[in-house]
Amino acid sequence: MGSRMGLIGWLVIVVAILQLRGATAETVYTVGDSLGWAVPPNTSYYSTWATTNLQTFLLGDSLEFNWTGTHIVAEVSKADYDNCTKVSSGSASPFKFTPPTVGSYYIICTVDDHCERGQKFSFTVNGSSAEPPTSAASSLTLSALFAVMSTTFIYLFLGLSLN
Ligand SMILES: [Cu+2]
Repeated sequence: MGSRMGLIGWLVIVVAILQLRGATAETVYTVGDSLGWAVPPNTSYYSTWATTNLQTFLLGDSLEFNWTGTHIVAEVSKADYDNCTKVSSGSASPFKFTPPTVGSYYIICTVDDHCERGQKFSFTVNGSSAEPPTSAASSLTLSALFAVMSTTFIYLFLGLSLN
């Protein structure tokens, strides 16, 4: 009987760990969807895309830029974003960008007049369930509590049904 109890306990712990991992999954957003990173058909294309798709961008999530031809991904200040400043920068497709901190980010292409034609967008990174560490700790605590309560319930249930 003891070995069966041990097995159930282990199963509950494994389930709790899987739940914890699921809660901290990271998302990779493909910029521009099927258009990729290109000169858009209208100047509001990428700002609309960002507003629609990046509302819940969390720390740990990433942007993936895919393109053909000549483009650049440059992360710039708000002033450079507004003015389409040609900062020196470079990258090759595909390019993955993972924002290092929470806050606002401004992305432009610095090739020719691409930025002026709408190849630019801004977005905000919010805190994730894994950051700050206190959040992860409380998530772990909840999972541990769940494991203990489930195990206790199973022990009580089996104990009662045996009597
Ligand atoms: Cu470009």
